[in-house]
Amino acid sequence: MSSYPATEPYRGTDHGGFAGVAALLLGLALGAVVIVSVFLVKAADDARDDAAAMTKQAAPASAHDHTAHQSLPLTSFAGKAAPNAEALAEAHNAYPAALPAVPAGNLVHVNMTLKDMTVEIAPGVKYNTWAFDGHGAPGPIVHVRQGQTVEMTLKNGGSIPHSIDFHAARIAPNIAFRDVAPGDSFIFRFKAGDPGVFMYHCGTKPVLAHIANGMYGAIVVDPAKSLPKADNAYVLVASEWYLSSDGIQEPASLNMDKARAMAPDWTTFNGYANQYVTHPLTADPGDTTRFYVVAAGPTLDTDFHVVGTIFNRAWVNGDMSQFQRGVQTVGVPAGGGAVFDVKIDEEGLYPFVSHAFAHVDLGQVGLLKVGNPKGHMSH
Ligand SMILES: [Cu+2]
Repeated sequence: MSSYPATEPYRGTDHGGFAGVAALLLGLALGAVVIVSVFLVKAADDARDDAAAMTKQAAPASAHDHTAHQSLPLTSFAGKAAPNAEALAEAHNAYPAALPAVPAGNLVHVNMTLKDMTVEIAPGVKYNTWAFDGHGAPGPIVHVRQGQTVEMTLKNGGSIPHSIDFHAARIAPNIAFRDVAPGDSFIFRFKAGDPGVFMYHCGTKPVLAHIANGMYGAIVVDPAKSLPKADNAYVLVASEWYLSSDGIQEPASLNMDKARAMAPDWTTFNGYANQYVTHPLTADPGDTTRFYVVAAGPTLDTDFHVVGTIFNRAWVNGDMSQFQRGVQTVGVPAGGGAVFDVKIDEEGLYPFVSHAFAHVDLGQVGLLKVGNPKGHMSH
């Protein structure tokens, strides 16, 4: 006895025998015909669409559009600087790397306005960024203590939608990191629950272009239980620039092909090639100096190393629960951060670099000047 309807073939095989099996096969066959027909119609549609698209593309490409499918090798403007580069480097206002103080109170208001602005990224080399009003790239350093709440007000003063993604936040990104239209502003809050040094960046698609155009920065979250005392604390944001021209006569813009090929023209700490060679960071002999390093990318890592010393403490990957001792070089992945202490007793000029040395050649190098040493670095 069955309470199921007789039209359900698989339920009736016990009793229905041949009729049930035949109905099942017929059903399957019909189904297959329908599926094949749908597929054929879809395939025909796709073929028509493809043909239309190819016709559309063919016309402009053959007429005058030579840049649409630029092929490698790409022209490199690596290292090209203005003729008076030395004077311009001297005149440049170095990005203030010193870690600012933590604001008082449980709620920290952070305001950022995004703006299309032309900045200098190397001596005499100008670039059209989508960056931060009053800062360029990187954006302002945010410094809070674990447990504080950050209230972020993002104003979009640019010409296209942007957003902000804080790696220090545990929050639904589809809401907090949503696109903000030009002229609009958006406020969201998150609790800084995890200590470390984190990247923030625009997360609007294509993210590669938005980060490459300067939309990134660092947020330092102090652990609730204080770190060992440091005498100086500096924040370094490593990044790459991909240029459409040398940027000397007129500002360069993003070359997306170079960005995809990971072939930067310049790489920098805090947005400007070699700025801390000309304007060194400082320490006194015997000081413990702390570096908070973020690799903003958009794509390349930074292998952080300080020439002439060894890290007394390295909070690798920004894991503030433990540190390594006596480490020479630590990789900071694109999108990651780490914290380093060096205690240097002897007066001198101590270069800090990415020890992936192409970066040094492209501008990702600076000096820690300990005391008042005589002479200059040879490199
Ligand atoms: Cu953006």
